[in-house]
Amino acid sequence: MTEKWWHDSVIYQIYPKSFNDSNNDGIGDLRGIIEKLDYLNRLGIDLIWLSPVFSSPMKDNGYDIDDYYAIAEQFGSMEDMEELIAEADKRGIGIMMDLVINHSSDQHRWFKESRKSKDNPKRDYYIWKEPKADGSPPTNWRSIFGGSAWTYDQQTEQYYLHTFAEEQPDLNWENKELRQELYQLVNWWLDKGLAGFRVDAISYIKKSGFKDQEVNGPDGLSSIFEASANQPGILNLLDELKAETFSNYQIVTVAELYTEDNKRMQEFAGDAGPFDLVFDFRHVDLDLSEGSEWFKARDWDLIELKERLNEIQKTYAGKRRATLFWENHDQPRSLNKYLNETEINERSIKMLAAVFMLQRGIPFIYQGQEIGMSNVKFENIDDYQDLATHGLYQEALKAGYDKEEVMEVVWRRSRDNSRTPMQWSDAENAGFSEAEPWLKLNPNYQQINVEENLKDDNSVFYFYKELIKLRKNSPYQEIIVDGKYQPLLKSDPNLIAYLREKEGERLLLAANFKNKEVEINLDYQVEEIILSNYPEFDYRALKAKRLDYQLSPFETILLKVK
Ligand code: ISL
Ligand code: CA
Repeated sequence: MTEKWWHDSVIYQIYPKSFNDSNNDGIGDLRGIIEKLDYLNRLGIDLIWLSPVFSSPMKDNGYDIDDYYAIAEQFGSMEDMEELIAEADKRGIGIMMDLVINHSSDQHRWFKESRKSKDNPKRDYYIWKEPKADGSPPTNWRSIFGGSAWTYDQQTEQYYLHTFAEEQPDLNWENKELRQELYQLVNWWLDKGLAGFRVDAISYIKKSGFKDQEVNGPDGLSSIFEASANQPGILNLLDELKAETFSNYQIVTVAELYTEDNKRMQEFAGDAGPFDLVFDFRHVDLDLSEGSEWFKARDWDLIELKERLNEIQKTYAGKRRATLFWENHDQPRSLNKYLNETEINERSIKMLAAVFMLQRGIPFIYQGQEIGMSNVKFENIDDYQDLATHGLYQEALKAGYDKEEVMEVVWRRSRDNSRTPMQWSDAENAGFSEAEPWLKLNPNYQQINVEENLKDDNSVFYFYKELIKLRKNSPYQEIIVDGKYQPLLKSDPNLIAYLREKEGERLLLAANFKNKEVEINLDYQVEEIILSNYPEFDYRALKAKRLDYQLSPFETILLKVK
């Protein structure tokens, strides 16, 4: 039916440190993942996107790699990794790794060499510049985690560039030898039988100008985004990457790409672009303010959320495919973002699940999302482990926010919200580990956990399973995977509705986003009720010439219509 083996795939993201701890040191690991493959198989997913497990000093939980050819000790060994690939394969599950090649760790041997002297053969693997005349950094760029994007190195009296933390120096993609080293490691991993890669922070590999930009914050700096994201010429580098690596394998690639430019997105994704898929963040970042206001929550409403979702569908229509997701390891939990705290319940959680899973594209489920895990509120900033959270905390204090206000920001946006250990049961440490976990648990694990979900036929878990089954193994799979997407009720402030259509067959998704009854009136004849989050309800009333119906709070239905 579809051209590519992965077109109907459902992908599950694992953040290894927080998934399952097999040796009780408080840190999740590869053997822990192997132990849970049957669970994932039961859910019905096809692919696992594994956040980085390469050797790393773990300043950014593995997004700082010091050896691309080794596994981080705390996660296990190369044998464990090979076993994970093999055991997953036995269950029909492929493994995608996380390719972090915009930067390395400052502990990588390349960087250790590079910083030794200006004429070191590896000097040019990274980006070094002279200070300004007054000794200050070469430009006023702000790193993404806060503070200057330049760090001064005594040894050679120059600054090196880091888009992220200072322990994550940017690799210099202008250097041909470096690029060859990168391609070599990519191919080395692909030869191990990976199903693909998620490619980290790839928008930043091309820098240009090295000039001061307009200041956009109280710190007197300018976001590095303008200066080094998606710069002209980046496509040449990415096309080369693809030609030298990805294109020689039957794999799927998905790039993390920050841009608001539809054209750019289209250039990056699809057969002609360097990647099969890209993550588009418009819908998940709609609560973020830009520039100097970035601490403030941005107001949004359902109409805007729909606009953004519809834009995304439009951008990747036809030959391309969208990535469908509400969550990942950098985002807070979706329930807390899209629902009011008092409105989070089994029905509203299922509503969110259906809305994204039934769009056209490749769904990504982030660990714990399938059981309804939610944000945490640690009272003490020291209970947060994420370096970006601490960066944000410091910046916000400097900008004049008081501690209480800053904690509100942290509770709403900290990346640790989604990194609390996976809640397997109500046992001690949520069944994640027998030791104290590296990051505190969400105390709600007593109620919200895998074991409870598996016991209850009406749980969030089984709803996700049902949604996956509809895509994988049902009479509607072709429409859901491939059918055209047509938004309905665009200006309705309460409802999300869309049509999916293929070869004259049509499905209609209608979801009540509000905690009240809402009327839906549409000129479609209902032929069948395929899915609902009110399973006990009597739907006979729906089988009429028109869809005139009162949706209960958060009620969500998938219908076959004429
Ligand atoms: O650029 C951004 C917003 O404009 C950032 O959100 C940025 O692209 C994002 O933080 C990149 O994230 C990825 O790379 C980081 C790592 O900490 C994240 O976990 C990873 O997803 C550095 O490797
Ligand atoms: Ca462990």
